[in-house]
Amino acid sequence: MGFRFLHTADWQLGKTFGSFDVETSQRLQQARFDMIDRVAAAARAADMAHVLVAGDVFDHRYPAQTVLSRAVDRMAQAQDLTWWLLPGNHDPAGTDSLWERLMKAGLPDNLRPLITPEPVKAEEGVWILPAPWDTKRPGRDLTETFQNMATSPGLRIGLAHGGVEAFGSDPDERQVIAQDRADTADLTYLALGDWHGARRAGVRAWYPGTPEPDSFTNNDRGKVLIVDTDTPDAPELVTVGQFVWRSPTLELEPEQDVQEALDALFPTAERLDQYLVKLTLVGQATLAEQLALERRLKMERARLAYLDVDTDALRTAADQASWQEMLDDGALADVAKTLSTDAEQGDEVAEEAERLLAGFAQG
Ligand SMILES: [Mn+2]
Repeated sequence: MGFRFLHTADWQLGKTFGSFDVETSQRLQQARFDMIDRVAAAARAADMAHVLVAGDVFDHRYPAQTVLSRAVDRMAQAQDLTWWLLPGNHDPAGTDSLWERLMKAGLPDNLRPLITPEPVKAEEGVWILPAPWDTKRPGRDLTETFQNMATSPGLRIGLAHGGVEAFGSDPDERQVIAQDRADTADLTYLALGDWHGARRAGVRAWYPGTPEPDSFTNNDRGKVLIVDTDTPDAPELVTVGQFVWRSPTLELEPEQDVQEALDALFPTAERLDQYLVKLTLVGQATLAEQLALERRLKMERARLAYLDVDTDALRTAADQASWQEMLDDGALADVAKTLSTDAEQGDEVAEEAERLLAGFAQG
């Protein structure tokens, strides 16, 4: 067994989730702080002493003091762990940065911001090589410095943030990280951040993704990586995320069992108050089925943290029985009566509408 540590990134503490209602956005914000406890628990369960956070610890360059204080308190509480914190593009280092504020206020010994690109000894024979962002747009591959970073013999663990060659979201190609950096800079492992899903990013290089999911995009979110330097290309993925974000599409056909289809989407045994669901309905359903669907979704909405239903692509299927039922004793009976009275008084539009309504009712 080699040196083992927990690799995480993209916490984005203080993210506000403004597109949700106030209660939901507050719950999501709170979940990101609670996540620190869950990361600590995952580290302890794997019997490790070091947590490496590969950038974007904070969502914003100038977070509110409450955000900074809460983050520090949560990490300080886990006294058995050392938290190595790298500035990323959301929270770059530099003059007047949040990192300066934190250090000026005084940090507990187990919190270690890595604001300069210099190797730091984590343990005897274990070096962390950081590539902190010191501006929003460095315009170069910050991991290049690893190649000239001398350390005494031992393990060299790179800690960096940004997109890599071949994929990533950085539009500035000059600052994209070389996929073979672990080879060219003689790294045991390259701990990366920026990509929000967990995935391999090159030679002995991985993204853990964000440990608390933050969008409906379906990639591997809510994980941390347990890394063993003996097997750097096969870290263990451990789930720590609290909220579940789903964006299912349900294709409907007339006369199918809609309730059964929904049972699968909203299982009874799950804690659905931690689910955010964006449901897209496509296909065809009769009016009666749509009403039943609406009633059911109203119930489910009460169980969920959030439900959005998109029915733009759902067509209404002709269904004689349900029209007749509504004409007999439903809301349409009143409409039919009014149309009929108006038509008798010579209203041509009402007469035409009455004719159409009768046509629907007769199929
Ligand atoms: Mn980033």
